[in-house]
Amino acid sequence: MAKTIYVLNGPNLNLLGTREPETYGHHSLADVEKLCQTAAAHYGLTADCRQSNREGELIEFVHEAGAKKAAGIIINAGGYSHTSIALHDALVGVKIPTVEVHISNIYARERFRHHSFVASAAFATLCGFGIEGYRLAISGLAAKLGVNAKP
Ligand code: CA2
Repeated sequence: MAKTIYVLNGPNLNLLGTREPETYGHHSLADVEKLCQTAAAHYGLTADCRQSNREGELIEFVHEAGAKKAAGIIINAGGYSHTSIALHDALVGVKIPTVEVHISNIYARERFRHHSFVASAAFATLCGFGIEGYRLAISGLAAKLGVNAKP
């Protein structure tokens, strides 16, 4: 059976494509999820995509990924990246290879976005590539897992 990776998106990312296009582009969350499913399939992986505006629900998704022994996690925790020790603890606890993604370049923005509690629970962080960052993250995760592209 295909290995599953979890793609988790946090608060407000359900609004992608509806406003702030200069920062987040014109694509919707549905576009991001489709991109992730296609990118995962390229490596014979299945992407299970979830979004929540609630910190606790995101933590439960991480626990579920752990319980189901997911092969990896791609996470854009949105604003919780900069605030949530609880999400950091959940990610550390499940010991699943994790890549953090941000659509925007958080280091070129306000200072309060420069620190991420998710970053130290992830083996890599990508930011500033727009939604292409998700594809790059899946490619990097596949390499980390030793999974090759399917012919
Ligand atoms: O750049 C990213 O991906 C962020 O994780 C997005 C978060 C922000 O708090 C982080 O600092 C960086 C915010 C997501 C808000 O998404 C919206 C998209 C369209 C319209 C409104 C909000």
